[in-house]
Amino acid sequence: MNFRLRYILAPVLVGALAFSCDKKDMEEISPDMSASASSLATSASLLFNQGFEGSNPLDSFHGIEVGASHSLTVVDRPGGGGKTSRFELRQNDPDVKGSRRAEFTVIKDETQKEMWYAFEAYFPAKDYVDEDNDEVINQWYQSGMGTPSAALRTKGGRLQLRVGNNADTREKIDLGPVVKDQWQSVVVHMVHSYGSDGLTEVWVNGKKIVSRKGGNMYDGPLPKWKMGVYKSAWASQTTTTDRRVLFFDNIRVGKVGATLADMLASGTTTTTPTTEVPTTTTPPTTTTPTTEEPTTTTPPATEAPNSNKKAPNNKGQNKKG
Ligand SMILES: [Ca+2]
Repeated sequence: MNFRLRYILAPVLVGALAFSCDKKDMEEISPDMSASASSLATSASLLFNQGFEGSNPLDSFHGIEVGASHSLTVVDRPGGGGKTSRFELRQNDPDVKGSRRAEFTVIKDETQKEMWYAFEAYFPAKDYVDEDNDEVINQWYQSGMGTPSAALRTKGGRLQLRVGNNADTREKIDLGPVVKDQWQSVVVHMVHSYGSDGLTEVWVNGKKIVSRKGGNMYDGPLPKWKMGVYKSAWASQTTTTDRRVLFFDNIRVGKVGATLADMLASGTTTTTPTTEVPTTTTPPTTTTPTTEEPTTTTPPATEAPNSNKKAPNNKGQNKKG
C-alpha cells in the first residue's frame, strides 16, 4: 500500500471501527476469550481468574477502552511478585466513548444473579494524589441504562461504594482510605436484583465492611463489570491533578457456590514496600473468611439525592458507562 492510500484509509478504518462499536454498545476490540479465561480458574465456581502472569493476559478481557499507549500495560508488580496490569489516565488523553477513560470489561454476558468480584489494587502515592473530584475505578454497568447502578469510586482519599436500584436513592458507602504504596484486596459479593432480595457485601483486606440488603441494580439486564479509571470531569474541566495511575492484579470473578477464600489471592505474596507504614488499615491478607456480622454496616436509605453539589451520579452525566 502506498503512503498516500494508507493516509486516506486510516481514518476511514478508524471510523468504521467506532461505528461498529457504537452499534453493538460494546467495544469488541479484544476477542471474546472467556473460554480460555475459564480454564485459568482454580475452582469450579470461578468464572475468571487473571493474574497477568501468562502470555497475552489482556486477551482474556472483553472490550478494552483506552485512548493512548500508556493507558493500559502489563508491568512488574510494585513490591515484587510477578506481573500486574497498570492503568494510567491523563487529563489530556483523547476521549474514549465521550470522556476520559482507560478501562477493560472483565465479565459481560457471563453475569448471573449471584456473583463474586475480586481484585487487588495498588495506588502509587506520587501518581494518585487525593482530590475531591472523584473517579470510577469499578463499575457494574447495565447496557443502555446510564450511570452504573453500582460503582467503586475514589474521592478525597477514600474508597467509596455507590449502589442502589435508582439514581435518586443510590447510597454512598465509605469503604475506608485509599491506602497508598501497598496492595489492598477488595472482594464484592452481589446477589444482583432490582428488588428486596438483592445483596451487596464488601470485604477490604479480608475484613467485611459492608452487608447491604436491597436492590442493587436497575430494573433491566444484568450488569457487566468494568475496571480501570473513568474520570468524567476531565472531559470538560481540569482538576487539581492531571494523572491517575493504579494497578489491578489477581482479578477474579465467581458465581454462586464460590467462597471468600476462592476470591482471595492466597497464592500471591503480598509484599508491602518498606517506605511507608500504614496506620489505619488491616494488613493485606491471607485470612480465612469470617462469618462475623459487620459493625459498620448499611447507612440509612434516605440519602438526599442532591446532597452532592457535583452530582456525579446524576443521570446523564455518565451515560456511556
Ligand atoms: Ca500477578
